[in-house]
Amino acid sequence: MKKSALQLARASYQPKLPQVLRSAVKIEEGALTQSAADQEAIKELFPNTYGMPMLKFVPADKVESKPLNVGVILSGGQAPGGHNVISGLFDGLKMLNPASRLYGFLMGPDGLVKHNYRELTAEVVDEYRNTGGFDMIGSGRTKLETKEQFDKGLEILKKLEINALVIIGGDDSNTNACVLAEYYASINAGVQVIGCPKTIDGDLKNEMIETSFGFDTACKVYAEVVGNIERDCDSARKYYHFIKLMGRSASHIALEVALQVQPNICIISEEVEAKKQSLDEVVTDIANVVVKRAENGCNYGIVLIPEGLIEFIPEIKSLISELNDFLAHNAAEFAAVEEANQRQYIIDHLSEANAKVYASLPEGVARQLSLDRDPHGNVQVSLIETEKLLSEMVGNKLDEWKAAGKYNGKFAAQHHFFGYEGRCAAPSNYDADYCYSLGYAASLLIAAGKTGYMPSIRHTTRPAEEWLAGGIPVTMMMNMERRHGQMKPVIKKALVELDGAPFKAFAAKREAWASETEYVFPGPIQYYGPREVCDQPTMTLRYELGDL
Ligand code: FBP
Repeated sequence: MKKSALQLARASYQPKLPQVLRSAVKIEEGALTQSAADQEAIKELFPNTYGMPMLKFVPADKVESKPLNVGVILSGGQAPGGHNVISGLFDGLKMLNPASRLYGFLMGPDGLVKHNYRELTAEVVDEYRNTGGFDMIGSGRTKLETKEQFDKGLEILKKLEINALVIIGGDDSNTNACVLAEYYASINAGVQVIGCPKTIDGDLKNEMIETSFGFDTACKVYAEVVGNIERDCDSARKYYHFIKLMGRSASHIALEVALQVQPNICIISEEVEAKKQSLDEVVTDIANVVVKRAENGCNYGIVLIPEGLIEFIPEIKSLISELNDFLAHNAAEFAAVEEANQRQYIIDHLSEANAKVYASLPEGVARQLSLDRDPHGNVQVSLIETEKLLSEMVGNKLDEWKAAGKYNGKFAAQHHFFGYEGRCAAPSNYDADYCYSLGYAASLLIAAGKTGYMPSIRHTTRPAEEWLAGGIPVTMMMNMERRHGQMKPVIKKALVELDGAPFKAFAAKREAWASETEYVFPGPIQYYGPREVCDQPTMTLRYELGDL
């Protein structure tokens, strides 16, 4: 396959490991752990893997291991650095014993259940070092959660004489990895399970897991393009750009990009929810900024919108929930209504409050809400074009204000949605190093016979040599949550904290960014050059670790 000049150069980049992992290590056990909440319930569900100690790698004289056979799975959405987790794991296993072997299960957890795999030899792994994407073995969203799946998986793990399985995924996949670890321990299957924190969304983090991999690179890609749009915007001075950014429920990506590019407006879903804002209030806030800027002669600007916003607006949540129920029970009758009358039909059948909200929505969005449903009959919220919804409603409000003599500017909008553009970028140096270290640490946890753990690499805003490495029990991150009507043990999702340093830093500046034009242009990810240009972690992390 033809390779670009950067690909060729990047193939020989040697990711930086923490100093402690550059020679032989042993494990030092720390304090015993507890789950994040609901300790009794979680302890009962995980009798074999609950309460295990934190682990820290410390220097040792030498390290020896029998040959290890290990399987690896990439689960869920792509995130830059996945291939480096695998190459770190591969190099760690070969360092431990050159006769060790690594197998990749294909297209996500499905590969384990359906016994689709390939051996990852040096030749395969070398092709993918420091590259973006998950194409080495593919990924998928099958959930590993039933005993039948676990038993089916065990058949192939036994056949390949696999000692340990590494599951690289987000909060759900790591929750399931932990359930699998517990199950295999309970039946003495002889297979360890290790998780690994992946997701561009940045919502899998806690005291011991500083960040999920991929967040750094994806945010840098989005910040580059948003910065470019800012410059275009400031050159033409005729458009408002409404930019939606991926990230599922959490607004970490939008917040990080905002910190990097200083837009005029960035909405944070968690704040909208905390303030119980209505859609009209969100729209009014944006329109007020447009009016203020127009008074200063600026009929242009940048508005960032997190992907999950709509779910955080209480009145929309309530509308969606009633719509889901109503359409599930009246599907046939609704389908028989002529298209032109469907909107009115819904308005006539909803409760008064929800009918009012539905009627206030622009035609296109109202249609999306009544049509696009997933196989469970729910609205596919991520498909709703929030950027268009907001700009249209802001436009309508400004028209009203103009008629009332309250506004005298011009308003023209452009729309963008950035998500897939960043998920497979070549990992930044930060992600390349962090991921390689995670994979390498995973191999050491396996050699130490650990199960139900995740590698933990910390102090990552410092130079890589100073990073700390260890392991954290996955049960430590769990609490009980209602899922599909039942209480389940799950890893607690990290949303943006309104009393956290990154949000506070943003909140302190946003008024100035709204009325002035203080855009910052981060430019493309740099892989070579001075450290402050190439190895800089996200601002979120630097604020969180007290570095800024
Ligand atoms: P993960 O949680 O699996 O890492 O997914 C990240 C993500 O990119 C979200 O930001 C986005 O909402 C979703 O995946 C899109 O899913 P899909 O790839 O199935 O379109």
